[in-house]
Amino acid sequence: MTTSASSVVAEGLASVRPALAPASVERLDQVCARAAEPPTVAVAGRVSAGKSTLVNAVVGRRVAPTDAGECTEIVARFRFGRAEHVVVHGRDGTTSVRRLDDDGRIPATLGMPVAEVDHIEVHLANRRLRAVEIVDTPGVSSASGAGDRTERYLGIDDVSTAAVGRADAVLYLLTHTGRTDEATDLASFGSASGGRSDGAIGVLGKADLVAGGDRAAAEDLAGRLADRLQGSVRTVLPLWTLVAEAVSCGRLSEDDARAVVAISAVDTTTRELLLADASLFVDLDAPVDRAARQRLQDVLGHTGAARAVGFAADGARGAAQLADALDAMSGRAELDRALVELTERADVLRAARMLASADAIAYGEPDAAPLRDVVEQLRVRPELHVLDETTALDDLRSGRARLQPEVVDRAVATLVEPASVPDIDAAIDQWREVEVLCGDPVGERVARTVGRTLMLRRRGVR
Ligand SMILES: Nc1nc2c(ncn2[C@@H]2O[C@H](COP(=O)(O)OP(=O)(O)OP(=O)(O)O)[C@@H](O)[C@H]2O)c(=O)[nH]1
Ligand SMILES: [Mg+2]
Repeated sequence: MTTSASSVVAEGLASVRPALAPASVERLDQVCARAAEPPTVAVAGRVSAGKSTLVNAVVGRRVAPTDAGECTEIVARFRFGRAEHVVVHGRDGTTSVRRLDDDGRIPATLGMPVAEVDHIEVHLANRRLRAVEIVDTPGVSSASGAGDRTERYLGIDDVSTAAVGRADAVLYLLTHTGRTDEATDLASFGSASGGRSDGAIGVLGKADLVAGGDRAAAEDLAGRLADRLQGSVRTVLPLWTLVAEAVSCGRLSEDDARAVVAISAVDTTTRELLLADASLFVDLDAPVDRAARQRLQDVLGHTGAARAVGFAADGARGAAQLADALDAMSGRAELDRALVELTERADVLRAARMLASADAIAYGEPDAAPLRDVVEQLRVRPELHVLDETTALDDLRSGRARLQPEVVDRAVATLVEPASVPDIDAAIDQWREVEVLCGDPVGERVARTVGRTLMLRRRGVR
């Protein structure tokens, strides 16, 4: 396992404790308090965007309730714990422990009125949660007002709450309607995630509803949303959320697979009618059990069920083969990769915040000179260099770095894929030259960062 950036910073800061006065030590310990915990990624978005469905897909278990109506009313933090249980945190500071229900879901009642609950912690024995804590949130600006909790949690309206509970990164679920208020929300989340676009990714959920499930159309829309939200999110990924949940939670049974194959084998006219429309899919007279058709549609959505039938027509057989084909189509693997990357970034962002807080102590307390030295040494650690890289990428992509277009392209390519540079030594010399000659402070910083990326690459740490 690689050492996390925040633990490197925590260790470095701890080493200077003996040299500091008790007041500074106390403040420093507060800064380091959360370093050992995995980074937190909050799933946010408008009501019914599919947030809880996405959380289930990520956790691989249908633990968060989902519903067509407004559903999630409480901020739920999913954390690793061998003994599974739910801790209910009241707004008055009290806590109580509940069991998951018999289906392994969050229980319907929490032992106190929802209005009195601040948030819940759901402990699950799920390996993925060792590396990241996932937070399900009520829809922002919901009719019931539950979204206020999200805003509080993410620190949009209350900075002090933000300091305690806010997420290190945000996964923002966008809808195909491309609502303009989503951009406004994101601007607020941007400040919740340290004001950096690398702390947030957008997911275009319910991609099955974009142009009848047309992949190219969803990718195109995701690309346009990413352009519009540049500066707020790193990227926007299309996702068939419901299908992703069905597959990662193992919901597709052999009975379902048999029903899919049976539908693929009915006469062409009947099949086309079944696939044309969600109500026909269930209601039409056809030689496949109606309850089985209804279940398919519940589990996969109409377009997902229709796609499954298409895969069966192409020869897929059995639940495992169908699930593989659906999984590849859903965009789940891309989301997984992005989430791993986001988690790493989140850790580095947290480390950067810790350093900034330590800086404030170092320059605010008269006795804290040793801390200053440690902070400076930590800033140049390779684990934290990725932070300079993302700043440089932002500067390059936004045009803030005034460099020749060809130099910008080369810088971006090097930062994104340092391994693509054939002659590292020659490239390091070139970037040194750019740094000296470009005459633009932002450009200089970018050139220095690219050069350092290559030096770390040469040492095998990048
Ligand atoms: N067609 C389709 N429906 C989806 C998809 N993802 C979720 N849904 C449905 O959308 C509805 C809302 O899903 P939830 O996951 O409860 O949404 P949410 O964002 O958590 O909603 P709130 O908690 O109420 O804010 C449910 O009926 C889901 O089955 C999807 O990818 N495609
Ligand atoms: Mg929900």
